[in-house]
Order: sequence, then structure tokens, then C-alpha cells
Amino acid sequence: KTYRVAILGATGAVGTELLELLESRNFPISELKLLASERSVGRALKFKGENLVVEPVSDRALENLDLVLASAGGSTSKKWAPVAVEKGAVVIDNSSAFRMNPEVPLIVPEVNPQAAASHQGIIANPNCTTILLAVAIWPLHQVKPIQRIIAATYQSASGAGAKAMAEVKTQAAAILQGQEPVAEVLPYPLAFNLFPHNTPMNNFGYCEEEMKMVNETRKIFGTQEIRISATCVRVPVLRAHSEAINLEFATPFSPDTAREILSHSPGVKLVEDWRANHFPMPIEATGRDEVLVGRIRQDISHPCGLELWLCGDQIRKGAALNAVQIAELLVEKNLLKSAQAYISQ
Ligand code: A2P
Ligand code: 11C
Repeated sequence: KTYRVAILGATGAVGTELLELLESRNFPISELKLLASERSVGRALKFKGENLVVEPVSDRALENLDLVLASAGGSTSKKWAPVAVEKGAVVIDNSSAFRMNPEVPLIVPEVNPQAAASHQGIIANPNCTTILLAVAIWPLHQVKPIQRIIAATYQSASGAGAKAMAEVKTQAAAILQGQEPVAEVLPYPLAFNLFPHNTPMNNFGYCEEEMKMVNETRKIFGTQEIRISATCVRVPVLRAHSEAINLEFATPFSPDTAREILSHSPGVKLVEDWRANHFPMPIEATGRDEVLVGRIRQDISHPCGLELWLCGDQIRKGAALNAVQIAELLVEKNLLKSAQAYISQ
């Protein structure tokens, strides 16, 4: 069986990766539509050797589709995802628009694939920092429940989109030529700098990105019991996020046991060479599917604490790959059918 697929936001950082992954993973496609804003009309992108012309998103463009992979921002998803579902498609949405809606499954396939069965047309793809964290710590949580997570993130420019990636390069070039860097897409110069994540703050001083880690991790893990606190920071890296993670359990968790578990966990690659001081780095995570994990060690400040460090490609596993894996899961479980099919069952 083959499917009629659209990428909404096809010209963006995640959209172009979705296109590449649908091709390289040979997703069963009978027809592929590339949708973006009016700005991109007429642009052509290659898929399986063919030039596909980008169309503006519209009611008509969303007709006769089985699957829409959306990555065009929250407001675009809020507007168009319900239209696509109404017209019979299943939407896998990379924005934050529907993630905390109780009727919308929020899925990391390595963690909660079973949640897909209850979808009613929209499935949400989690925030990138959450996905990378979830893949790395879920296997440990299965052995001994995690009680508390303290995270510090080092997030790449790609999380702010293709234009931010281009801007950080322009800023670096300007600085190297002795000029002032210009920040138009990003809130501040990022080249040779870093800044706390620039999403709105709540009354407790946590920004939206930090609260996404808290709320989404709990939803994906199916528990409100885990205590989570995060500090999210944008760093001048192009496209892989890193995270320093402290985990607390009820009883000690030996680093050797954690290492053993993570050495054969799905979606994880252990990168630890203590002698050479070689651990996960964004440049080595870039372009890879796995979350690289290393520096697993006992927290010397707490007998039941475990420290680890991870890096993962923000555009791939943090966004596009996770979405395509959800799509593959739907195909495998015969769940790629419209909400109407469920309603009439
Ligand atoms: P466009 O290139 O036409 O602006 P990124 O996250 O890399 O910034 O990419 C965002 C993606 O979402 C792009 O493909 C962009 O298209 C698309 N997009 C942004 N706003 C809209 C909109 N209002 N309608 C449709 N697509 C949009
Ligand atoms: C970042 N995590 O790196 C963000 C980007 O909720 O999907 C993605 C925001 C989201 O800035």
C-alpha cells in the first residue's frame, strides 16, 4: 500500500529533512505535495530525482491526502491541521500547538508507541530537547523509576529554524571581519556567544522551552510523579542539541548498570572513551539518527543520583526523524486512516 503525503513547511529546516528522510527510508508514497507559505511559491525541491514545485498551503492543497507532516510553526498548525483532518488526513504535527491536548497522543516511538492507537487525526511530535532526553533516560526509568530530573541544555541554532542557522554563520563571518554582528532572526548575536532560551517566561521564572521539557516528558512517560527542572540555553552550534542530565532514583543506580542498559537501548549510542576523554559532541551527533550518550557517572553529591551527558541531531531525531518514525509506526500498525474512519467504526 502507498500513501498520499504532504509536507507542510517543506522549505524549512525540518521540512527539508523530512523530504530527505521520506526518500532515504523509502516511505511508501504514491504522491508527495510540498506546501509552504506564499513566499516559497514556485521554488522546486528534489525528491527521488524529480523536481517538486512548492505550493502555498490552502484548503484545496489539503484535499485527497492520507498523511500531513507539519512543521511550519504553531499558528500555521493551529489553522491548517484541523482542516487536513477534516478532509481525511492524519497529521503528525511538529509544533507545540496540540502537544498538551489530552486527546492528542504525544509520541516518541522508542518510549510510548502504544499511544498512537488512540489518535483522532492529530499526533504531536514532541519538542526536540524532550525527545532526546526521553530516548536516553526511558530505558533507565524502566529498570528503576526516576524520581527527579535536573537538566541543562545547550541548544543549537537549528531549533530556531533555517533562517537562524544562516544568521549565526553571517554573524560569525561579520565578527571575524571586525564588524558588529546583526541579530534579526535571533534575539541576540549568537556567534561567539550564548543566551538563555528566548521563549516567554512564567511567573516562576521558567521559560516555555523549560516547561515543555517538564510537561511533555511527564505526558510521554505517562506519569505526573517525576519532578523536573530545566535550564535551556541557546549556543552557537548549528544543528545538534546537547544536554547535561542529573537523575535521582529512590535507591542508588550503578553507572555500570546504566552503561550496560544504554549500550543496547533503541535509538541510543554510547560514546564513552574515558582514557581519550572522548564523549558525545554536537559535531559527531550531526546527521546521525541515534542520541549519543556518555559521561555516565555517580553524582558525588547524592547517593541515589546519576549524571549523564547527551547530544542529538535536533533536526533529525529531535524533529524530522521522530515524525517519520511515527508515520512508519502508523503504517506498521495500520493506524494511518483518517479520523472519520475511527468515528464511523
Ligand atoms: P516559507 O519558507 O515559505 O517561509 P523554519 O522552521 O526553518 O523557519 O521553517 C518554517 C517553515 O514553515 C517554512 O517552510 C515556511 O515556509 C513555513 N511557513 C511559515 N509560515 C507559514 C505560513 N503562514 N503558511 C505556510 N507555511 C509557513
Ligand atoms: C529550540 N526546541 O531549540 C526549540 C525548537 O516546541 O518544537 C522547537 C520548538 C518546539 O528552540
